[in-house]
Amino acid sequence: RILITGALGQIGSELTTKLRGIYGVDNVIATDIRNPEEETDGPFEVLDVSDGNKMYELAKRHKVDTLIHMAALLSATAEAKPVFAWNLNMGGLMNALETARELSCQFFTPSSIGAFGPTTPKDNTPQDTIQRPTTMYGVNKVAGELLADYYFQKFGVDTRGVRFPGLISFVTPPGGGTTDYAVEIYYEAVKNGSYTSYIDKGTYMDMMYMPDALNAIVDLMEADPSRLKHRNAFNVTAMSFSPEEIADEIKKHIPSFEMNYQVDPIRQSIADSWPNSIDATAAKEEWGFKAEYDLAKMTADMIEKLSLKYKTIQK
Ligand code: VAH
Repeated sequence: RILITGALGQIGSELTTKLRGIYGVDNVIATDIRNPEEETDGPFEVLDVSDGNKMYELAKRHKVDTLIHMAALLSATAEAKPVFAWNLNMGGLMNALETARELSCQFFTPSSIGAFGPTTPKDNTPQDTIQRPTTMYGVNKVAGELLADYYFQKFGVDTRGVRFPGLISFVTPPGGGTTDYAVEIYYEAVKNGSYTSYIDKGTYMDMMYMPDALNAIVDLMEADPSRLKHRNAFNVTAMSFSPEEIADEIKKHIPSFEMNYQVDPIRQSIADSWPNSIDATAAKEEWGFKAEYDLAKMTADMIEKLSLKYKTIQK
């Protein structure tokens, strides 16, 4: 049985569906801080990850053997509320690791390219390199990577994780991230033919389409542990692009699309502190990571799916 925290979030919502398709609906317990708006097709429990006792009780009651911890505040929100972010991100993670330890669960939680900082090599960022992030989110992610490694080394908990790039999807919009511009742009392009980017031209960040992110989680969790030299912070990425490059790709489908810029200094400074592109060789070598979607293929799929969702005729 699998328990997912943050199951109503950008990754959690699609991960729940995917895991239910693989392992069976009743074997995936979705949890989040509030009830879902619409009917869900499987077991759901309200869980605030700050409540360690309730997390343990739910996991024990449902006889859970795998814990996937997705509940966290993303970079921009964390920068706006750093103390709350520390308490929720680190308190929630500690509760999840303790639950996994006490119930001998396999464990997954994501790190992020946000775990790197301005002194990290920016191009083809290595798997093992300096990590001095300058955001609260980045501090949380580095601490999280170290904590998950500690639970593996000290208590033998089978912890695994990846450093996700910006993730793009059309099912559940992200909330409070820095890379979210690359999701919003598709919605705005389809709905009203223009987008004002809060990230400046020439700002490169790693990105990946959600189907590749979900496959990466399943592939890592099912990987032969004897092959894993790394554990909780595999660099994974599919592409790296700037706002003008994604705009140009959208224009191939919506020629009249108009891109404007109104830079948000806070999220721009977060983006500037992150790598331009990271190296995913370790993930490829240790558990066969591969991404199927590049910018062209992702853009075609996003525009097709969002056009159906908003029933607009592609111009
Ligand atoms: C964010 N989407 O922008 C998240 C992610 C690498 C980016 O961590 O905060």
